[in-house]
Amino acid sequence: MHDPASPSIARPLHQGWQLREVDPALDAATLQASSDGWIDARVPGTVYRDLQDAGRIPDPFIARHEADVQWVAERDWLWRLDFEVDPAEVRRHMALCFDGLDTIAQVWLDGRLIARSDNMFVPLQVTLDPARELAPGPHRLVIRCDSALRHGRMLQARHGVRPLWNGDSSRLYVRKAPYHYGWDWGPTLLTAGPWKPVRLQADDVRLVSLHSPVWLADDLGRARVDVALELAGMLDGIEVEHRLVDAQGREVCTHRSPARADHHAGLAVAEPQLWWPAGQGAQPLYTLTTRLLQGEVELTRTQRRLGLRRIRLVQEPVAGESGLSFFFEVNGRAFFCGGANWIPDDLLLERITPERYRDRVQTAVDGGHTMLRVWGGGIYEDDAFYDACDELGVLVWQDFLFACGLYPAHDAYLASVEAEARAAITRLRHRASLAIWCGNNEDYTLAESVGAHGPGSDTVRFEARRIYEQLLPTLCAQLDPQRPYWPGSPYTPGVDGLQNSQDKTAGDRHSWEVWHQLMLPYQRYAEVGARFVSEFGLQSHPSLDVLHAAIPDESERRPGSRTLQWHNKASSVVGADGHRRLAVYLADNLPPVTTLAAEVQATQFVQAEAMRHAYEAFRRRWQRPGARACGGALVWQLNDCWPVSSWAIVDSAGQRKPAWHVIRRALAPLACAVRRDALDPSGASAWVMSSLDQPVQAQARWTLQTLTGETLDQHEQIVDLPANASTELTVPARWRQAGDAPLVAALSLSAAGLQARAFAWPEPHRWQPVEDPQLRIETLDGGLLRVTAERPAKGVWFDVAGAPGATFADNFIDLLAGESREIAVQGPIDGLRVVSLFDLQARG
Ligand code: BMA
Repeated sequence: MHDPASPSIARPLHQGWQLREVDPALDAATLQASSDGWIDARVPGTVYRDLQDAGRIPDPFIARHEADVQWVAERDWLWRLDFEVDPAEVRRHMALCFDGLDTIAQVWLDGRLIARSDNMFVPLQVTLDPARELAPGPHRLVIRCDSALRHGRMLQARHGVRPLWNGDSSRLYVRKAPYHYGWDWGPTLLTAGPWKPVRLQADDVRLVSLHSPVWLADDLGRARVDVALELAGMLDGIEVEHRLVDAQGREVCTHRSPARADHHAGLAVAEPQLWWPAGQGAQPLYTLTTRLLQGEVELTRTQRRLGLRRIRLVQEPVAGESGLSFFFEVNGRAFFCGGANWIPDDLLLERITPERYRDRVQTAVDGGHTMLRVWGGGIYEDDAFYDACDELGVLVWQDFLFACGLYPAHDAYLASVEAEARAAITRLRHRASLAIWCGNNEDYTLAESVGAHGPGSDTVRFEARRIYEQLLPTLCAQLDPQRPYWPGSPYTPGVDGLQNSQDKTAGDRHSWEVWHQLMLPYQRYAEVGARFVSEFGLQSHPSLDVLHAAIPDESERRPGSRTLQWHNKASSVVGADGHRRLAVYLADNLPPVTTLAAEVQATQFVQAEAMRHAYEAFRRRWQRPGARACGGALVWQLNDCWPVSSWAIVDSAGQRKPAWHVIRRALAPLACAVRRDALDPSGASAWVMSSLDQPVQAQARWTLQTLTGETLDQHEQIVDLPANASTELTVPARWRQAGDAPLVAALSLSAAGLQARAFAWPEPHRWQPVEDPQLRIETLDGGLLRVTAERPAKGVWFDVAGAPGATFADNFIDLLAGESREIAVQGPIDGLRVVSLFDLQARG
């Protein structure tokens, strides 16, 4: 009879680490035993933060210091920890666990090499002999991370240079976050180090893996959680207990049975509380607690939260059009999927707290987003990100980590990718929020651009199709069969080799004709719609506060300065071109500006207007059942990872830009749009977008005013709005007759207790100076501001200098002459600033 099992131990090894640069002249043993050159190190952490804390490098986010720290990426680095194993910690199975080593790593224990790793996303568990290798007493753990840059270049020299966009081409050979190599919105900081937890793991009985797919009856009236465990160790006398409780903490089901290596249990849920995306219902999460017990002694436990829902990707014919739809359905309910692309929220990932993740996801939900696409050039995100998405109802489009490259596919590489994908799928597959797996970001588009994909192409060079069309779908089908897999973004299904990722009639599309490619005026976004627009965007500066913090030299705080340009990483074949493209969109729409404050306002104004045109045009094509011509729109990008001019709608300080408010309005349950501009080919038109479950009758008010505020026409009308559809309205004849006269046309709607408003102004704005709207701002009780306009006001923007915390329930609003709006505001409003288009024209 063997000794009774003892409870498992998972002890973090995070205190007492030191870091030094590798001296290539010293052998490993001498180096590891050396006494000089060491600085304190954070674990989890990365080299830049430790060097910064030690005053060895400046903050790479400030000024142009990024250029001063590039030497770090060329060097190799060593982490060292002395720790003790307590006799009470000894178990039959002992291991050192490294959840993430960035990236080309070797690990030594007591001077002996115990592990190598070359994939930042593959957790490492090193099993060690409790008696010989991890016996009670002192031990020395050393991690060496070699320069990923040099390593990648070595592989590139062996296998050849491959085409890509963004970053050093050697990045294609290294399984490291691609954006670390620099991107068109991010600095080049090739981090290195134990970026995820390190721990001592001791078990007598081990819970190796847990899978808990949810089955839902067709009528959604019954559910079952099918738990599958893999156990290891001495299982005699051991029992497994599963306990499922609902979101209110009520016990739903408990199941206890003798432990077996291959364990299964079905946990029935009689009346399932369904999980819904934000805005469509609640997000009840059930908690599954699994424990290994010996008698009543708990040896180990694991806990996760599950949402009961069915997600479907619907590709069906679209009435009157060729191709197939591309939209999501949750629990049998189809919906227009408005949202954004998510990039890693920092370069130094260990700085991102669970609170910050939640705040960013909350900002997405408050902005009407139902989906975030975790983009393929970043990381498989932290659990805190998915926790927030599960809790707040944000669906996740999860890319595998390939972006903008013609990736290799030799055997060693495929093996590493397989281990990485297995780790990611098994970690994330229980997530309620996870809607779809996607093979890569823009690799088909890049392959097309170099003639390696598409009609008449030499597809031999596009070996990575083995990854996107064989390896990953096979793994997803095996490990997570309930969830859709999409080979890439963008990707269009079709005859093999003839696909064209720019197709508008099927699959998803990145509509970059505005900003990139043709630099189309944003007023023509309707021309580049598609079945699901998974990327599009326009740049703007971050808030003035963010720029001032990043540009300490006051003489550089001006439009066109070198440091301002340094914080715009957009580039193309001509090199840095973000400032050039920004200038084009400013020149197209607004009068010239001379101050940095005005340029911030102007770029954010143009970005907001662009997003209005985009979302209104894309959601208009949601249309009705059987004719779902556009199923969603995900703006590039939600967030920033450092202080930068980029496509983000929320800057690196978390400050919401005008575009965030415009998108919130365009994705609201009730929204409307009007067009009256000669530039917009649809001429005078108006439409309403409703995601309400029921048809409603809306009260519509049409108003036509001069820029001086004279009302030329105003009338009311009742309009019938079908449920969950977009509806074309007939614009008043008076509007058509006005042609392109410089008038303000407005439509306001109210239905089901909701309000929606839409305006059309003479465009481009630079052609038609607006009057001073003579805004009157009153501070009312209860955190309310009232703003009244004497004359029509365009793009009224409230913000509070130095207080990114102040949030306005609505912002970047338009007002008719004589109109008042009351805006709820949270946070301090001392130093409130209110500007509008007039200020740009008058004081630009
Ligand atoms: C697309 C994205 C990103 C890029 C963005 C803006 O290519 O996939 O790679 O940052 O456009 O250029």
